[in-house]
Amino acid sequence: MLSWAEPIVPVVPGDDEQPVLIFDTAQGVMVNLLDHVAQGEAFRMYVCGITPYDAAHLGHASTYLAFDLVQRTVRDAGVPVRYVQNVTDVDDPLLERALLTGDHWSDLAEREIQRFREDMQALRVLPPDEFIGVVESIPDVVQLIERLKNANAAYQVEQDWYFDLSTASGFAAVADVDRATMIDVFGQRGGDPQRPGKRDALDPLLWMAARGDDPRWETSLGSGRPGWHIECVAIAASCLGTAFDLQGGGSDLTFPHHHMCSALGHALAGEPFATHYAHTGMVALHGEKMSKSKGNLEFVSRLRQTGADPMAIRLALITQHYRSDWEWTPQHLTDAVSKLAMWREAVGRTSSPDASIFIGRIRAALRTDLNSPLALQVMDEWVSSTGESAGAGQHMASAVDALLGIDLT
Ligand code: 5CA
Ligand code: ZN
Repeated sequence: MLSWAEPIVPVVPGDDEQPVLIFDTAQGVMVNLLDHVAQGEAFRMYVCGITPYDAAHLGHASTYLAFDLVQRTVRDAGVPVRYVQNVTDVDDPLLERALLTGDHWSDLAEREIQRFREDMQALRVLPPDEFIGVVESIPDVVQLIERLKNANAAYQVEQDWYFDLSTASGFAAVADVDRATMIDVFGQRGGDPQRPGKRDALDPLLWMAARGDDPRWETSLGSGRPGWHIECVAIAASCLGTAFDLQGGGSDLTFPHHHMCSALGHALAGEPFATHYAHTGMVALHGEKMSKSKGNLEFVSRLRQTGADPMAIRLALITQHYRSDWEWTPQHLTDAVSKLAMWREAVGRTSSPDASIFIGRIRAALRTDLNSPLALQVMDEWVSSTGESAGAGQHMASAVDALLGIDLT
C-alpha cells in the first residue's frame, strides 16, 4: 500500500568508522547493528506496524520515532537502509471496533491508516520502503503455511491450523522468561494456551477458519484468515529475505510476537529470522501503559488539531531514552515548545560556536544505544555557548535535521 512522503535528509559529512551500538533484546547485550551488513549492501530493518482500529497514540509515535532514529543513525554511518513495516489490517480488535462503530472493517482500517500516514509525515518519520497490509499478503502467508504443513510443522485443531513449536528446536529465543510466565503472557496477548487439542499450550495459531461474519479468504487451507505471527514472518521474508538485520517494536512485542516470529522463521529457513532484535519502552498515561483497550490515550492527531507544532511533539518524545518506560504529561510538550524556540533562535544567529565538535558528540550519543537524551543535552550546550563561527548555525541546523529529524527552519 502507499507509504508517505519522505522528507529530505541532509548529508552531514562525518564519521563512518564508529560502530552503531544498540541493545539486542534477544542476546541481552549491546551489539554493533551493522556487524552483518556486507560492504555495499543495505541494512535491512522490519518494524512491526499498527493495528489500525484507532488513531496513533504517543506510545506508537515514540516507538516509530525510536526506529526512525535507528534509520537516521545507520544512514549517517554511510549505510543505506531498506525498511519494511506491516499494517495488521485484519485482526480481532479491528473487527470488534468496526462492529461498535458500524463501519465496514476495511473502511475503518483505511481511515486509520490514512491518519497514521499523516501523523508520521508531520512528525518527519522516514517512510518505509515497503508498507504492506496483511490483506495484501494472504497468498504469501498461505504459501508459508503450506510449507510448514509439508515439513510436518503444522497441525489442525478442528478447522484451525497451528504451528508445532517443537519443530523449531534450536531457534534463537527472543524472550528469556520461564514457561509459566510465557503461558500467562501468551494468554494476555492474543494466544490461546487453554485450548484443548493443541500439542503444546504455546503453539501459535497460523490460520483461523472462518467464523460468523468474519472476513475470510478461500484458500488451500480452507476458508479463513491468517493468525498474527505468521503475517509478519511472511511480509518480512518476502521483502527482506532471511536473517535480515533488525526486527523492532515495543517491548510488549518481545513475547509472544517476536519470539514466535523467530521460531517460525527458523522452522521455514533453518536460519535466524532476524539477526538482532530491539524493543522500545512503554509510554504511560495516568499511571498505566497507554493502550487502546484501556482508553488512557493521547493522540498525535489530537495534539496536532489543537495546534501543537509537530516538531515540538517529536522533540518531547525523544527527550526520553527509547528503552525506558515513562509517563507522558502535558508538561513534556510545554517544555519542548520552549526548547524548540531556543534552538530555532540559536541556529538563526549570525555567529555561533563552531558546530563540528558538538555534532560529533550528538552522533556519538546516538551511536551508543540511541542516547537521544544525551544528544539533546549536547545541543542545549551548543545553544547556550557563544562563539564567532559564521555559518555554524546552518551547519548545526542541518545536523539536527539529519540526525534528530527536527526541522529548525
Ligand atoms: N500490529 C501489531 C504488530 S504486528 C501491533 O502491535 N500493533 S499496535 O497498534 O498495537 O502497536 C504498534 C506498535 O506500537 C508496536 O510496536 C507496539 O509495541 C507499540 N506500542 C503500543 N503501545 C505502546 C505504548 N504504550 N508505548 C510504546 N509503544 C507502544
Ligand atoms: Zn508484527
